[in-house]
Amino acid sequence: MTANTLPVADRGVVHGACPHDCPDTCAMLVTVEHGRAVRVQGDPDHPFTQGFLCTKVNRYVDRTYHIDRILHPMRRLGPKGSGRFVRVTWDEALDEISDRLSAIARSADGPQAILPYSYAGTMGLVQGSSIDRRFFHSLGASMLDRTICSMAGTVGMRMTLGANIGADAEGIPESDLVLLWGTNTLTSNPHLWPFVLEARRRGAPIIAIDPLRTRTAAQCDEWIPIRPGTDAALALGMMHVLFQQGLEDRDYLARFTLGEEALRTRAREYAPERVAGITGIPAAKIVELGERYGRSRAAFIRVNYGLQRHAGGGMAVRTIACLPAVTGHWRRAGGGVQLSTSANFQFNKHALERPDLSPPVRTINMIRLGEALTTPNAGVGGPPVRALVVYNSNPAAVAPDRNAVLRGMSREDLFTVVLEHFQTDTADYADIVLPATTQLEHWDIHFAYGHHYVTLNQPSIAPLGEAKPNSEIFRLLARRMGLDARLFADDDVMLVRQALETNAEKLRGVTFEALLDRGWARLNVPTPYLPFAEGKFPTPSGKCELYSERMAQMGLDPLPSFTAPYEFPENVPELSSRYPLTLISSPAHQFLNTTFVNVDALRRAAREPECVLHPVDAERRAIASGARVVIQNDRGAFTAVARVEESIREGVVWAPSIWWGKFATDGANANQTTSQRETDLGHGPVFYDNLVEVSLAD
Ligand SMILES: Nc1nc2c(c(=O)[nH]1)N[C@H]1C(S)=C(S)[C@@H](COP(=O)(O)OP(=O)(O)OC[C@H]3O[C@@H](n4cnc5c(=O)[nH]c(N)nc54)[C@H](O)[C@@H]3O)O[C@H]1N2
Ligand SMILES: Nc1nc2c(c(=O)[nH]1)N[C@H]1C(S)=C(S)[C@@H](COP(=O)(O)OP(=O)(O)OC[C@H]3O[C@@H](n4cnc5c(=O)[nH]c(N)nc54)[C@H](O)[C@@H]3O)O[C@H]1N2
Ligand code: SF4
Ligand SMILES: [Mo]
Repeated sequence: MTANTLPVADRGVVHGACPHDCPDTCAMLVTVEHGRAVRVQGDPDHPFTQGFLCTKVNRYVDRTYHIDRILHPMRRLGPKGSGRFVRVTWDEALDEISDRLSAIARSADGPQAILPYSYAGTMGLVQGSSIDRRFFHSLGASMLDRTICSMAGTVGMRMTLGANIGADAEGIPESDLVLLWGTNTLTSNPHLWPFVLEARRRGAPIIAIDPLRTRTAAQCDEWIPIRPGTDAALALGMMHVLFQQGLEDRDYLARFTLGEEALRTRAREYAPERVAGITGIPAAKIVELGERYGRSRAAFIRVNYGLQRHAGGGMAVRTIACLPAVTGHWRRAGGGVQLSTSANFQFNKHALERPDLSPPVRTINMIRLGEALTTPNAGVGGPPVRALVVYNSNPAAVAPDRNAVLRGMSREDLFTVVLEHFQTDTADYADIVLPATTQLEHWDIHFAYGHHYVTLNQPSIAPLGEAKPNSEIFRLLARRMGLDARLFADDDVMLVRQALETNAEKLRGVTFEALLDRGWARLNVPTPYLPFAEGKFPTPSGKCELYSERMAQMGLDPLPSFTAPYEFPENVPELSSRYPLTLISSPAHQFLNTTFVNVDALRRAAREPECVLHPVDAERRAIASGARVVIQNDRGAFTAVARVEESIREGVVWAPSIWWGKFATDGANANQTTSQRETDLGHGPVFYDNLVEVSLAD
């Protein structure tokens, strides 16, 4: 059994897909010479990729052949966290893992003491959610709730629109107003930008709503510096203006929405003066924004996931998602809201993952890993977590409340396996590290969350060293552990085909052969796709649910409302007297979460861990640009170099992320200060709902 059933070419150009957790899911062309990848570039024929890759993935070849690539299995020598390992053979590594996991499964604690931990190091279905899932389901391991990024907003969308789908970015050129709302487009969604520029060329103003004047906001026509976590109030303030001035689309509201009257009543409570007090945006500006939105024909609102990393993140996304139904902008190309397009990709996940194989087991929320590893019943009942198998993720750096996570990962009685490309912070805590292939070395199939194309990734080079695809590693482990062989017989190409075996209308015509030929294929939807032009919301009522009965049943406010952050200064006077600043630790331009931090050229461009402060906040603390500062709260602390700039709201500080502990002088990163609390919907993280104090390091 091999992972690759078609040969890898010695030279030529191979169609691939960028594997990273990014809405753009670029179609990549990989140039191979003498069996070695020499260049990656964006596919010029792909309507969204448009021939370019980002600053990070342009370095994908450097990353693949990086001198630090893990090329063979290793067993830990020193204490956990020390990063000292010795080479072992695949047989030794697999035997040890199989023995340890089998012993735990047979013990009184049972298989639920085993916890898989994975996220989106690759977004590919084959290497991210296929054989691995079959393996853990067959074992009866604990389930992992993969909430770390998008669940608050996803559930907010489901409650309102029925699914996490939205307006088509390819309609943006026809838009007459673009709101980049809590998203740093040039950094985290760069292929949207050409569409935005085309809209601007045709006359549409571009407005950024963000506490930071990001590199994106700096390029916009206007920057509205909102207080973190208050977006729902702003959206309600806009609705107040819309209804008051008669700018709503009565026909759309009557035919395609549920709860118009209740929403009108609710919006009345959010007069601009009140909203100004909450959001820190002047009342006149709120009125102006509401009017501009209401007077435009097809405003495009791009929200992304940064916005929902606060206590009320789900409600914030839901509230914003109501706006285009109030104005009827869904009717026209370029109008509507987009958080994601992912729910359009109705692959046959059941066939890939086989959830039916799992007995009833507990589920552990990935953002509570610290708690799960340090409390006897993992915080949710059942046995302690005794084994952790990590792949496609770097929890020792990305999970909130890093001190708790590292305390848990340091447990000598915890057996940890890490499948990785590099010796990450997480790999330092492994008992066994296994070498995984990169995207150039394996097959995969990709959905997207920022556009409507399926992308196939064909391997362009043979695996480096002794690296193996995740899928193959789990096949080998399954065989070692005596799991049902029939479940693990499918090779990677068969898995790609299985993903496409579905009657889903939107995947009609998207075949393996078509993908093989061109590398990508558009879903069976028009260009641009107007999902709600005629209503047809996939909610229980078939309408856009301004009023949500399901939320009422969950004990939540059924109407859009403002939910204050946990650490909203005026609600927590004692805490905010000690920690008056809100820390946003959103992505650095050069990194992708923690991926690429170890690529020298990119890390040099990011310089070092930094903390951006407003001049007023800096002056109060006698902090000058270049000073070394400590950012701290009761959860923990990290150091950074101060950068004093007007490009941020007063009261907010920014630490571009996510650094590896081992590349920081103090071994710490921003997640030392973040909490394991959950959002209102979807049990998501609240990374940016985080009060800190910044002081000079001595
Ligand atoms: N270069 C790069 N690209 C990436 C990533 C990366 O790490 N690096 N990560 C990828 C991943 S996993 C994801 S999920 C996406 C995330 O992409 P985005 O959703 O764009 O995420 P963030 O950069 O976290 O946040 C975007 C902006 O939201 C702002 N923000 C924070 N809180 C609030 C708020 O309460 N209200 C408003 N209005 N704005 C707020 C932040 O200041 C930030 O500028 O990007 C993907 N793309
Ligand atoms: N403070 C703060 N924390 C955050 C965020 C933030 O904005 N601020 N953002 C959050 C968000 S949005 C997200 S999505 C998470 C991201 O968290 P993660 O999904 O953990 O993302 P990465 O840090 O990129 O780590 C992915 C790892 O997977 C590995 N990998 C890639 N491909 C493969 C493969 O094929 N096989 C194997 N075995 N490994 C592979 C990479 O080498 C990398 O080390 O972080 C969250 N944490
Ligand atoms: S990280 Fe995003 S922008 Fe960069 S190549 Fe990948 S999909 Fe494209
Ligand atoms: Mo994410």
